[in-house]
Amino acid sequence: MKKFLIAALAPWVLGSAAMPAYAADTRPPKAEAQKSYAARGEVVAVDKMGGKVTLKHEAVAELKWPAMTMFFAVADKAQLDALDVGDRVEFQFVKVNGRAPLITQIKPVK
Ligand SMILES: [Cu+2]
Repeated sequence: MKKFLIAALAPWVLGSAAMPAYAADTRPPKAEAQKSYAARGEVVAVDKMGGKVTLKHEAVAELKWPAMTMFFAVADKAQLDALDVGDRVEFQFVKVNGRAPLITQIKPVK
């Protein structure tokens, strides 16, 4: 339902951006905007106030990302309460244009 809503609104938002060309643009909006990716990693730092977590993540083949250490924003800050530095975690995230990827789900793997 959420995907549908975004798909339905995106052309309208773009069309209102003072660019007449968009009004006639019937191409579907980018589906990968809300595509979710799964990965594993290790917690390097947790920023509960800022709603961020730094992870040393494994390679994400689907995105051709090599293994690296980077930070992610977390949609639900409460999920950070269950994390400690050094925990192995499984997480899912979506890419956000121009911003840190957003984790939609993260949990320790025991
Ligand atoms: Cu990375």
